[in-house]
Amino acid sequence: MADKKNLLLLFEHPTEPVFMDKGGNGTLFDVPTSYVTERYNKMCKNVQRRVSASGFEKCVLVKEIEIPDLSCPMRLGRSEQFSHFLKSHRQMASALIDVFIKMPTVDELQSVAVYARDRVNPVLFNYALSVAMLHRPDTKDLGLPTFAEIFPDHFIDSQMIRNMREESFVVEQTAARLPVVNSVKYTASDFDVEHRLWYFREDMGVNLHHWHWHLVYPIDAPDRSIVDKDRRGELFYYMHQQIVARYNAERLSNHMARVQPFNNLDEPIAEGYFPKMDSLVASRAFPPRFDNTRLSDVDRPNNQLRVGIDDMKRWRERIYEAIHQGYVFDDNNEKIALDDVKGIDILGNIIEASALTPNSTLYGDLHNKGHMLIAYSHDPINKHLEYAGVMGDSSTAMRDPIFYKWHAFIDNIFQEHKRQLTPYEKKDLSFPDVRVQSIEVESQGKINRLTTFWQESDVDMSRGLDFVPRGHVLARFTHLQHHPFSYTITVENSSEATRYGYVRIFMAPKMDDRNNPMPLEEQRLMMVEMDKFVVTMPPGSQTITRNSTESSVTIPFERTFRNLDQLEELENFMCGCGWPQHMLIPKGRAEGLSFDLFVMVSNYEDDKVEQKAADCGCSIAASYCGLRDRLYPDRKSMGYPFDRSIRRGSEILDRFLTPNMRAVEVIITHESRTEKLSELPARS
Ligand code: CUO
Repeated sequence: MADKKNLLLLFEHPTEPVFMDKGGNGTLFDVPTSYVTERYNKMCKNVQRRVSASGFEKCVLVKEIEIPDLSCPMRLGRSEQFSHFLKSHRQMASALIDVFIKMPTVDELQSVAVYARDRVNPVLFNYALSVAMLHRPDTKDLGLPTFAEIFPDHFIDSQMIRNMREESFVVEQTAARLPVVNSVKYTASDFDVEHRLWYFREDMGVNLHHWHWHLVYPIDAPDRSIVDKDRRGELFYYMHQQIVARYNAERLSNHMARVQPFNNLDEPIAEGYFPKMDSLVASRAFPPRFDNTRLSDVDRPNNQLRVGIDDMKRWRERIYEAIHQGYVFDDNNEKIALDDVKGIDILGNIIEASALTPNSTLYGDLHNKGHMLIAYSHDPINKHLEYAGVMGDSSTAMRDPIFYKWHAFIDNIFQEHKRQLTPYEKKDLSFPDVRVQSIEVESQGKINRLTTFWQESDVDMSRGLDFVPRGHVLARFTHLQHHPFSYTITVENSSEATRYGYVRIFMAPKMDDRNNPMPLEEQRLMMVEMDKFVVTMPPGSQTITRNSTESSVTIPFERTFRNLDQLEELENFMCGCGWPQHMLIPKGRAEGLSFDLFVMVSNYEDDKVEQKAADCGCSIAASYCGLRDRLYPDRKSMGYPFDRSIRRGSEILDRFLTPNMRAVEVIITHESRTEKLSELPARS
């Protein structure tokens, strides 16, 4: 029987033929001759003999089976650009996912994947095999390589790829190879004000999180259960709302106003973006967008994409109308109420729009098509045969300043629904007998003061570099980092019984961009979730401590900047979804930037969700990513207690607090120094 871990090797060196050696130590797939593409059919065995002469560790026998029809996924050319925001591409991916999912055994999955690998588009292959492996009971425990390791071209400057190729080709001894530096600030000069946010938009971990989230929550799939995950639409809203909130905190840190929603689709997009990346699969540059580009109707028959600005406006108006009326119409013209509990989830599916939308004719495909209208704004009718810009791909979209304007526009629609709901009253927020007596954070011996700085980390990108000699080659990134910190929360339970609390921690800037105190109605939209966890509270007073590295929002640093040698130890794919730990807190300012840290202890008996037992130890980063195969672990609306308008009389945070809440001022200071994690000098 096939060792399922060999499937992971099929992700590596995505554009090389499948019979070339894989894995750090050299593994060969013994491919049936009928599986080899025509070009290499006669020479495949010779090539393998040549490769094996330099020593290889193992040979994986691939069983010859009758291959199902792959004509649908093969319609996308090998060197075209795949986008899951495009319906036609999703249909092709769905067909391939279906084939992979239906293979009865790992042996047969391996066979069909080996056959498909050299025939379908490499990014489509990666997407479909990842989704299938994530959802097959016999493969879902495997830790897949991250997308950045396999497609480094989606994450780094093309000059850097060229330098890594040279390093691999010229320096034979892996140990003698030096890290290749991803220069900071390479996409624009200081003339571009937006470029102050380079470290957020172009961060590898941030982009990987976004790619991973969309993989865990596909828009479309052959089997509805793959799409229909618990509160999927609501999580689409919440995860993206949090991205915009986090981005706004970073903007404030850089003396910039909050992001303006892209409300007027007729207006030019002031911000251009020049990615300076080449797609290795397409062998083309990711196209730039010039400053002040206007959207135009897109008509690209090759992508089966036709969408007009008018369509977008019509869908938006219909969605607003539904929000104000309090219901939507499904395909059968039946009303579905947009109530307090399910309304946001239904709207999430409508606005995104996922396959769960109740009525795609009436409400359209607003968010996905918006991505593509922007992504093709440089060549809307395919006149120049250009591919989509970075907005067309979930692994690159967050690099572009328009992403945040687009998602601020999308979020405004969700917020309009939230504004229709009755604000939480004190009784909805209180936890009788429980009082938070004090909170503080401690880092490096300092109380309520946090520090950010720059750090350099290395990532091995060798498995994504094709047609070069094997062996590690490191990319060196500069990224934001902070000193770890811990919360200390003192809680009093004045009842006679043990109580269970759900501790909810948020943080938001204290002042707005004009340095005025923020009304809570504004500040609530900037509240960034930091952590959420359960505590047991026996009668009396007790002190709870919690480390920043335990956050329910983040995945550990090592999952972003990890060593490939640890790959085997990373068991679970879903665990890859999560906000990167190094971006947990926003960058401070040299003189310090003031935040409100908010802690609430709610009654866990009201919040808990009855779950089936976990089948894996993967429970990290549930706040933005949910739990695999289980329900979202909180009965309250996502973002509670800040997801609705603020009740009358509590216009500032202090007046909002009930005894089971507390807030404290925390100052974040940024030190403009770069910490080096490795002694290894960089390639000059
Ligand atoms: Cu994640 Cu617009 O959905 O990018």
